[in-house]
Amino acid sequence: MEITKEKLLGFYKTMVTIRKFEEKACELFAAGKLPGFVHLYIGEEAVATGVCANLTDKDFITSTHRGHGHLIAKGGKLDLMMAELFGKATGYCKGKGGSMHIADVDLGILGANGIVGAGQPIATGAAFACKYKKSDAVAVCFHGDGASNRGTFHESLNMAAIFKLPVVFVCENNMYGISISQKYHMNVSDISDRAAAYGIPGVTVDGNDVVAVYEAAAEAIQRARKGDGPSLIECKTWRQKGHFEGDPQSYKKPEEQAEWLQKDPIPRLEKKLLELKYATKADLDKIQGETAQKIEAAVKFAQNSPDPSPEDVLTDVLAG
Ligand SMILES: Cc1ncc(C[n+]2csc(CCOP(=O)(O)OP(=O)(O)O)c2C)c(N)n1
Repeated sequence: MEITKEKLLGFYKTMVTIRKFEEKACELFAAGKLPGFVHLYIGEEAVATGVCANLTDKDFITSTHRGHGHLIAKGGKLDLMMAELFGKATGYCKGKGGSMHIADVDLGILGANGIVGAGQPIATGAAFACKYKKSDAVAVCFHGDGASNRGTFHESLNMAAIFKLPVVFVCENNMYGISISQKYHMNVSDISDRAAAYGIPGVTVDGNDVVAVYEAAAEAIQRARKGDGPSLIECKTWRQKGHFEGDPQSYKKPEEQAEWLQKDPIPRLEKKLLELKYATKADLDKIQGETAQKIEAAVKFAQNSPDPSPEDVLTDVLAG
């Protein structure tokens, strides 16, 4: 598959936007400016970027508690996202959702979700709707290694397989579920092996190589669009930060962290862009600078936005 200069530079811009958004969220959270919890995606940018580069606004994604990267890669608006992190009335959920519950249905973003494994049945349902309406749209479910131990994963893969639904399950195997290593929480080393149990294709790719992710996702998404049913893609990657902001990460071995930092997806892509002469160092610096300005503008928008009014506390909420 030919990966053009424009495409590679597009990947770079998206990955840098995710990284800078996350670094800013980290800084703001540490300064006590963001209420609630923040789970960062730093190190995993190539997954959301490579997958979403194959999607349009009419396709759907479901996300996780670590969702900022998925939202940005699918076109989520930085100012509305940042305002939501600040709990402001201008945020995506009018400040009621916070980091873990951002959605933009017009862009096919069916929501970040604090319940592990909750996105799988939602994506399966969205794919069912696509098939029922005879549209060629697809649904992509981002989920973690931990989430692939949940019943929702197995139910969803089974149902998607028997109904040949246009859904792609993207497992972001960042090697840990909170503090528990994948080696301890499951008996298979490649999560993609689980696809065989449902009679669907399963593939493992280097999740820190945006081109490898893009190509694997292109194949699975095309297959889904053609009516050939679901696939499982496992992207092996690494969460550079703690499970949540404030996690001391004492469970991670320093040598493991050092080894994975060498495989950081952003410097890897920079190296490729420079080697191919698709960009100069100055071009990359310019992208970094412009992105930083966009993030600053989003922060300003959020900081200058009003807080939700007390009388709105019961609007847009459902009670069971
Ligand atoms: C149903 C459910 N069980 C437990 C939790 C607590 N919990 C939050 S995140 C998490 C680990 C998720 O790991 P993984 O799916 O690998 O995603 P990652 O954090 O690595 O991105 C757990 C157990 C939860 N939120 N929901």
